[in-house]
Amino acid sequence: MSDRLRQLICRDEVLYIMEAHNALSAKIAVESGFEALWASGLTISATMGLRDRNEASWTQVLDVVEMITDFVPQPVLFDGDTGFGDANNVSRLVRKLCQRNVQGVCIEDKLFPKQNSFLGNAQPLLAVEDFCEKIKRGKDAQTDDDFVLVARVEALIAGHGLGEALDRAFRYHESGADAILIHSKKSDGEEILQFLDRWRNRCPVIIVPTKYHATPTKLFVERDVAAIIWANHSLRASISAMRSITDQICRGRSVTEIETRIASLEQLFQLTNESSA
Ligand code: SPV
Ligand code: MG
Repeated sequence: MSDRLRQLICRDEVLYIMEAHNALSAKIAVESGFEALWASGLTISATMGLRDRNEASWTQVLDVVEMITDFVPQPVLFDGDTGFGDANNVSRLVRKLCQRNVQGVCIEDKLFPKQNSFLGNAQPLLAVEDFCEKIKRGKDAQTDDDFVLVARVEALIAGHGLGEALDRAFRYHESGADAILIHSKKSDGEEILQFLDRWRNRCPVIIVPTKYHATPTKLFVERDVAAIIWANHSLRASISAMRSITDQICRGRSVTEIETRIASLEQLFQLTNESSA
């Protein structure tokens, strides 16, 4: 029996969450020891050959997530982008997620259709009141008492600074968000550390150290961060591995050389429970 997402995020010990973009990557992450999964908008879209800007419909993404929750018992935090529309859409999304056994959603305070936070282009933010309404409607819609709604603050990404990020986080927390995700595209982690120092653990905070990966994890743990998401590393690892192997097979016109470098068929069968009835 796995712990519920709410318990994992609210416990004293930090929770490490790995990205999953399909059922297989979820199983591999779980076998590595991850207790929870991030259903990443970026990586799920990428596996469809689509950009991270709501080109995949929300029901297409939900179908992928359902394959994950059917396959592994560990809880999934769903990347709900901006909620795929207005507060009404967030309400419907949360109801559907609860029906499909997804234990949490993260919604971000940008405009629909969103664009990936690392693209370096303008990232307009939604008015605070409108985002608070999304949070309230999302919380009202949950049919699982433990469902976790994470409010993602994009003020630092949009270049508005720490004051705006903290103001927004306060308002989102007041509106009923269970946790705050504070995001940054800077490589030194400094603004995240400052945010954590000033936030003083008013409610759980989740971070995504993709760009500031060189900042020691210990600095975030010391500041009582609730969860750390490694948001795209499983897909990026598979891209490198696939490219290296397919390049070599194409050049050598043979698979003999690479046979020992790739997963065996037995390993594949084990992952899909082939030997079960
Ligand atoms: C995702 O994984 O889709 C995220 C994280 O939202 S980021 O790509 O950093 O925006
Ligand atoms: Mg995303």
